[in-house]
Amino acid sequence: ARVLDCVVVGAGGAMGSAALFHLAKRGVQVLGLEAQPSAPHSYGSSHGLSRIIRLSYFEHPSYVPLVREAYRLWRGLEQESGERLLTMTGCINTSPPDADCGPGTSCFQGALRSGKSSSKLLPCSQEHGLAHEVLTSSEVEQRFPGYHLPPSFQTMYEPEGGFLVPERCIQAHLHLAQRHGAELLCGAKVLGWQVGAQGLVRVQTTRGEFIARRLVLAAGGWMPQLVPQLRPILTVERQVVGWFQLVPEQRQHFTPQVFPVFLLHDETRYFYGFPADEHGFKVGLYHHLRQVTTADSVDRSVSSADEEALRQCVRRYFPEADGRLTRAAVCTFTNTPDLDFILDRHPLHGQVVLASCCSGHGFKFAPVIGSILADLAMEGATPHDISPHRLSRQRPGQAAVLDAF
Ligand code: PYC
Repeated sequence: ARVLDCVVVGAGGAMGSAALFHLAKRGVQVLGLEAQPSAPHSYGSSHGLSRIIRLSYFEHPSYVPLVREAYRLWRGLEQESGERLLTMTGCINTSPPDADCGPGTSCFQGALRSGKSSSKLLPCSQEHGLAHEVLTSSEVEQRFPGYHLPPSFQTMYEPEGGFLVPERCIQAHLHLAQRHGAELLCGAKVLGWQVGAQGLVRVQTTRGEFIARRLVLAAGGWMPQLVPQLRPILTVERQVVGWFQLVPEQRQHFTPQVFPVFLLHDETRYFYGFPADEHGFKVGLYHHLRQVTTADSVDRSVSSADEEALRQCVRRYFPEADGRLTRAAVCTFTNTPDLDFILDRHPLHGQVVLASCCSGHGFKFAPVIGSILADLAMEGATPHDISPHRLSRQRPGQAAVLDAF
C-alpha cells in the first residue's frame, strides 16, 4: 500500500486546512481527511462569516508574538490566493472596573497589559510595544457612534484589530494546499488509528484505510473521540451567534470604517461583535452559558432564550441594532481547563501531533498554528514558543494534561 508522508485529520477546519497548506508548501506528500461531505462546512467551530483578530491579547501577553506571526501569514495568504480575508477595523476591549475576565483581570486591564505605550500613548506596565488608547465611554461614542457604553466602562482601543472571513480563509488554505500537491478527501470520517510496525500510522476511515509516517489530529470537537486520554480534559461547549437588523438610518454607524470589533465584559456576561454585514449586526456570547455538549449531539436549533441572551447586549449597548433577528448560527468551542490550546506531540507516539482544542479563541492563529503543526510533524520541534500549549504545562490547582496519558 502507498505510504504517505503525512495525514491531517480535520482538514476542513481552521487548523487542519492551515496545516495541510503548510505541509504541502514544504513539499510534504500529504493527505487531508475531512469527515463532512464538503469543506469548509458549518458543523464545527469555523463558520459564521467573521472571526475577531486582535493583537492586545487580554488572555495573556504570551499570545502576542503568535498573533503577530499570524497577521504576517494571513497577509501572505491573501497575496498568494488573491482573496480578501482580513478587514482591519480596530478592536474595543471594554468592561466596568470590577469585571473579572480571567484570573483577577478585566478584558480592559488584560488587554492593556499586553500592549505597551509607544510615543504619545499611555505609560503603563505592559509587555509588548502595541499601539493603543484608553477612552472614556463618551470618547468611544464620539468616535464610534454605534457604541453606547455606560459611563463607568473602561475602554482600551487598539488599532491592530479586525476580522477574518473564516469560510474564505479555509477555502484559500485548501485551494492552495491542493495547488502545492496536497490531496483532500471529504466524507472520510476517521474510525480509528494505530501506530504499527516501523512506526507507521494506520488510519481507518469510512472511505478506506491510509498509511502515513506522520499524523496530525486537528479535529476540534471530535478530538475526545480520536484521543481518549483527552476525554476527561476537554469540554465541548455550545455557542450561539446572531445577526440583528439595524435601524436603516443608522446603518452608517455600523460600517467597518467606523465600527471596531469588540470584546465587552459586563457584570454578568462576556459579549463580542462585529461591524454589520449583509445580514445585520452580529453579536456572540463568549464562554458564558457553559452548555456542555458533544460535537455530534450539539443542538443546532436556536431558541428564544438564545436570542434573548444576545439581545440583552444589543438592547443595552447598541440600541440602533435592536431589530429583528435575521440569522443565527450554532457552533462549538473545545475548551481546555485553562483555556490555552493543545499543540504538542502525542506523549506515547511522537509521530502523532495533537492540535486545536483552541478554547474558542483560536481561529485568528490558524496560519501560525498550521506552520507549528507542520514543524512538529516533520521536524519534531518548532521555533515558536508553544510552552503554554504543551500537554506538560501545569497550572495552579490543575494536574498537567500529560498525566492523563
Ligand atoms: O478570540 O477574539 C476572540 C473571540 C471572540 C469571541 C470568541 N473568540
